[in-house]
Amino acid sequence: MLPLPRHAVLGNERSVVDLDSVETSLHPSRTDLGAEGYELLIEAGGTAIVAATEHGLWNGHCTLRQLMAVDGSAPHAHVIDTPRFAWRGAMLDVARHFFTVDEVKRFISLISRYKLNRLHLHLTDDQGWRLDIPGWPALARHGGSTATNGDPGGYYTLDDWREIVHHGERHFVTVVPEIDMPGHTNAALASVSELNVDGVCPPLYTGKQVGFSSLRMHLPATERFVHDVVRTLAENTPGPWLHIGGDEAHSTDHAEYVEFIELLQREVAATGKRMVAWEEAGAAPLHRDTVVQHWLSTDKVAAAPAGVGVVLSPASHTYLDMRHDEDDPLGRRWAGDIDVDAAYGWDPVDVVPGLAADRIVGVEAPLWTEKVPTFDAVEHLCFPRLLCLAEVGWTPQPMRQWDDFRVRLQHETNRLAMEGVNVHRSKLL
Ligand code: IFG
Repeated sequence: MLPLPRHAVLGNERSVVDLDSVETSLHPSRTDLGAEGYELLIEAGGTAIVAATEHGLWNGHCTLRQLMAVDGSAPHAHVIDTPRFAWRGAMLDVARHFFTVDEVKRFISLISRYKLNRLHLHLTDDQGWRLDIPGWPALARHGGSTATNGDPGGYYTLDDWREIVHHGERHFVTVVPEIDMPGHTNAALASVSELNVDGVCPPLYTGKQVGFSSLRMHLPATERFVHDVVRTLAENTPGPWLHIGGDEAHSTDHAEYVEFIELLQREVAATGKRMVAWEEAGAAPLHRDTVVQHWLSTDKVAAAPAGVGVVLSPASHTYLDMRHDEDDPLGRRWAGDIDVDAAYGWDPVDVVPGLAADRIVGVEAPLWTEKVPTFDAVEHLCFPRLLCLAEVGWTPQPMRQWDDFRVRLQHETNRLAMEGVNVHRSKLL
């Protein structure tokens, strides 16, 4: 079983499980199980799953499916399980390279098997704008027309977007859309002349540099643009969070950056959603229900205002665009090689010195796609390393042992390979 349940007793007896006759029952009174926990019982007389929520029942089914062998049998078992952290996510960068609705839905289906419950979609960047915004047609049609290296572009219509988020809902994966601002905005600047100081659109960008683009606070069109973009996202996203980026705004002066984050904070709050931003946004005053995402600088995230929650994505353990090892033909190197041991071997409470454990809302592994042109490459870089992240986010630290996890990871990697997933075969497994 992966992630490892908090409490599991497996018997030697086995019984065939008929998935259509599993007895599932919702008991809101089982507050011990919380929002996602479950109790699973497999006996000769039948199988039962109890939870306080539908999400808990889903998680119980995920565990049951993992216990079942190809002949449909499963060991007699008693499992009581709840997650360590609430936010257990993956990020897919669909801006540097575009991935279709079906590919995103496949990604959601795969990550949900391991009880990951957030999909952060990085929708816009210098190389691409991937979501149609009514009233600003050029953003997606022009800004989404290409990709890194001049590879094929693409974008999601609002119907596509709804298809993605509803697939997420059916798999208990909350989709968190990101429109990266004020930096990482060349695709928008190349599409809307009024967003540029000189009123002239720069060319579309297909390179791999970062930090050279910025929206401008004081241009008349900027506030209307931000308002329309945030509102479109909010109206079409059932989840409670909107990610507004905020990273690497190297071409935005500090005062203007802070002003911009405050504008975004106001616009997101006005929609009733909660704001998520990369750690740099901690330089600005933030509402207490905002979440900042750590990726590189522990100082920046430690500086975030008191009460603000933190999602941990330490690049050295979670940046899935890094290669596994020196023989890996795919992947970057700037954050170091990340094989399955490094993806697994970290405790979230150790990442940011001085950060109170109760401010950690969870963990997330981003896949940036400057060098990831195909979904096969996505699978190679994400599986099985995302399964390591899943256990970091779910299983209590005292129960985590590499030697035990390694065996379970090997088993799951083989299962994914048998199902046609382009898994990476780590030398460590
Ligand atoms: N950092 C940039 C990403 C991407 C990444 C590649 C963040 C928050 C380097 N920002 O990580 O856009 O270029 O590894």
